[in-house]
Amino acid sequence: MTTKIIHFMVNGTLEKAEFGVDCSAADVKDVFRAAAEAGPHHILKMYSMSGSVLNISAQLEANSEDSYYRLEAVASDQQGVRMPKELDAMEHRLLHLESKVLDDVGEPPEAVCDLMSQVESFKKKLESVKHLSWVGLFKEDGDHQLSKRSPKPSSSQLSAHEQQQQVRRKFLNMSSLQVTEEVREHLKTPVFDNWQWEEAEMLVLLQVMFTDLDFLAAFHIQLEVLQNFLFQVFCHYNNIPFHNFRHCFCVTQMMYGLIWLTDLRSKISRIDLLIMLTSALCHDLDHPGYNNSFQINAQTDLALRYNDISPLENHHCAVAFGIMAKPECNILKNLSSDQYKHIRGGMIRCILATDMARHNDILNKFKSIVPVFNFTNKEHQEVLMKILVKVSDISNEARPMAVAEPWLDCLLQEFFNQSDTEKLKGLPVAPFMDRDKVSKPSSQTGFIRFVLLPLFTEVTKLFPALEKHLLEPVRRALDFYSDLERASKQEQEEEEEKKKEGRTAAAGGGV
Ligand code: 0WF
Ligand code: ZN
Repeated sequence: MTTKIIHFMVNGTLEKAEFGVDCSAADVKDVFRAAAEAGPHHILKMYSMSGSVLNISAQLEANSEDSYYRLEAVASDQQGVRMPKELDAMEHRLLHLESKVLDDVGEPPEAVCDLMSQVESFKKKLESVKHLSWVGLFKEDGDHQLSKRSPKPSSSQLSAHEQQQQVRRKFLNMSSLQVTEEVREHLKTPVFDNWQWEEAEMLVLLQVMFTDLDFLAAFHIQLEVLQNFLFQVFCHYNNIPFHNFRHCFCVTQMMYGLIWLTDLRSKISRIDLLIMLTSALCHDLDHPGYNNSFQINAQTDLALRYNDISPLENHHCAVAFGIMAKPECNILKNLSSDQYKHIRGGMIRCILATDMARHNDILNKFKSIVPVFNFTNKEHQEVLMKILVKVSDISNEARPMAVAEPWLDCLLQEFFNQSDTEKLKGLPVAPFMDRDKVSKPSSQTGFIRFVLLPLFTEVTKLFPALEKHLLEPVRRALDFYSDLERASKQEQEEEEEKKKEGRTAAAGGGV
């Protein structure tokens, strides 16, 4: 047999397609894309009779008219993704603008350089993301490994590298003296708005956190080494929707806020504060945007390397110590070997504790010690450190709504990217990541009720001052999302009722 026939239902019509045995995956996809009249913003999904998602490839099995597949073109949720044409036009206009400015002024202003590098890095991103291949820019063997870590970037990597160097230059040029007392104080509170700060500024603010906690003097950290370290941390976060450098900044800033709000400096040693702040900073290093379940189910290199045991968190931690392996970035290099061992052990514990699979174990342990908590007890201290890093990690909802809500959009975007890939690969999909099943209110009400409130309630027992900074805002967020959930349920019920009434009227009219 030299051809195979696929029967499929698309837009309510039963169609069939015939493929030669030697056709490529791209041919198959093209045929189905045309049949579904799919635009560039659509993702194709093929389902079997039993509802399983099928991989649209040359290996798609032939079927009969009675066992036809179902083809759907789903609108992608990739906000901000532009079409190559638009991207090209934008790039063209910028080049034109650049050459005009060059003629008039002699050198392009910084704003134009920034725009150029943003367009270039966005293009790179499109080239590197396989599941956005339908945009038409994906390069199978493209050099999409981030240039960040390669010592000699090739010319096509240069712009990403250049972009980072621009951040580095800005960071170093901005003296910490420029940070006003007002900002320094604001930085100590959960109402701090991360969205107002660009990357270089966030690096300056991280430097302020280290200096204002007196870490430089206490641990003999040279300013230049701290700056190199912070810059490398920045470089080792990926450009993904949620688990990016901005998330790292927010978690570290929340940890910093908690240290001040709980007056932790008077309760635990400075070396343990350094462990918590540095763990927060490093806790998601090189996150690929796909969670542990994905790593394990897809049998990725990380899952293989770490035997399915918290592959991501083990990796984040290994990357952190990899950065510090370079003397010029090693903020711990002037410590004694005992101090180094203590910090390494502490950071490993705190970073591994951010794996949500360990959440209940850690919270239950904490609950059991809260009534008898003793700040001089080593075991109690260690659990508290893990808990505070965990709180910092998942506490977006304790922030003002205007700060928290965009984070939820970013997280859902990352979840949807993962579930789309899982569907394409035929891997299990968690319902809370499925764009067809979740809404913002449904995601948050459960998470706040069953994860945030129990955690924050325990922490507040130990630190009553946190009631107004953590518990109260999170209760308000729960009310907000519960109201939205109720309203949307009511709307759905009313729609159903209307449909029912319509059907009854139609049936009555027919008699
Ligand atoms: C979208 C929701 C969620 N909401 C958050 O505010 C938040 C902060 N961090 N995270 C969050 N997840 C996660 C990022 C990686 C680990 C933690 N998720 C949680 C999920 C949908 O729904 C639930 C609900 C209850 C229990 C477990 C998951
Ligand atoms: Zn995180």
